[in-house]
Amino acid sequence: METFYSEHHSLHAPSGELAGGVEVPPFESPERAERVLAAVRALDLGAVRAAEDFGEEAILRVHSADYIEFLKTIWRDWRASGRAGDVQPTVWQSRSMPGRVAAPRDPDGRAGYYALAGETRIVSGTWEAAYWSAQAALSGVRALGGGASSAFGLCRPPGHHASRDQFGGYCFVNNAAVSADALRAMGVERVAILDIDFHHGNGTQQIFYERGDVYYVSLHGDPEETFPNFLGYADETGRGDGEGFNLNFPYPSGTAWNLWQGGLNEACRVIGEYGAGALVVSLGVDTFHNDPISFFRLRSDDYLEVGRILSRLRLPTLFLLEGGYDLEALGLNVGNVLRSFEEESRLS
Ligand code: Q9C
Ligand code: ZN
Repeated sequence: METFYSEHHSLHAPSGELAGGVEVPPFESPERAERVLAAVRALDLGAVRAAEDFGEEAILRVHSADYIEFLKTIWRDWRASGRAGDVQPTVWQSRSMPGRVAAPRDPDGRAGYYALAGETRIVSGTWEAAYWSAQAALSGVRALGGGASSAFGLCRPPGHHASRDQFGGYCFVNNAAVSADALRAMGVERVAILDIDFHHGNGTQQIFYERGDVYYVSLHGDPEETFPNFLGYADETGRGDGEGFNLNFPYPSGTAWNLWQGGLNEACRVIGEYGAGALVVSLGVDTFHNDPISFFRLRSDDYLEVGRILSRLRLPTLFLLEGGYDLEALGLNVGNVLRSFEEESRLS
């Protein structure tokens, strides 16, 4: 399995994050990608290639042009207005102020209009990092198009919380959505996205909610108890053409392998029945028992079984890195999924 990576990820490195009412070092850090890269290299999984540049076209098929323009310009405008730090949203178009349908001129208003949460900051290099993260994913799509049975997009920043026109949850460009849509454009009739990150991929769900050609399936912490709180409930099953093509498995605090694997197997059964021609896996390993911001209890060996189960779908599979914040175990856990997927694919 080839890995696609861009060193430009390091251009996104905010100095802090608001958590629990205090400023803490960001959980989503450049060291994450370095750890995963080191693990992939040590495993001899396959070549590590620099992401190719496919331009903005695929990004603009799932994100609005005004949102992308915002990502490109907000940091400069923020500083030019005399603000001292990085872009930090503080005001939202909340339930009590529903009228406005365009971004206000004021940088605080613009930031809030395009934000879905307040923990995520934009720095001078954020757009470039997010752009190249998507290019790493698209490089994986290209590999599948060329006949590879699997590929790994070592994406950073992650993507699954980014909606059509909002950033948050450490995400700016939705790499899984961009990839699934690119696979459709390449002629794959039905694409499945399996999201096994600890958090619900609200952005991916939103982007495909009314589409039947991309089936979004997610296992995650119950949004009653964790981020993103306002989406990811079991009764969200799709709308219009998308009715029946969105499936959520929310699980409570303390969920370990035994319970979680039931959802994974059910998700795979559903994806098989759907008749998907390709699979995109939003691969977060913040389901790990020692993750600092999550509440599942998977162990490192469980990720070997995840790889095995996914390989039995026998689909062209694109793995994309999402979350996972225990730096010590991150490389091992991601590597375990990928290497057991490869091993099982070769055996059967
Ligand atoms: N005090 C991904 O895993 N809330 N994003 C953090 C920490 C936001 C996670 C709360 C979590 C976003 C890609
Ligand atoms: Zn996550």
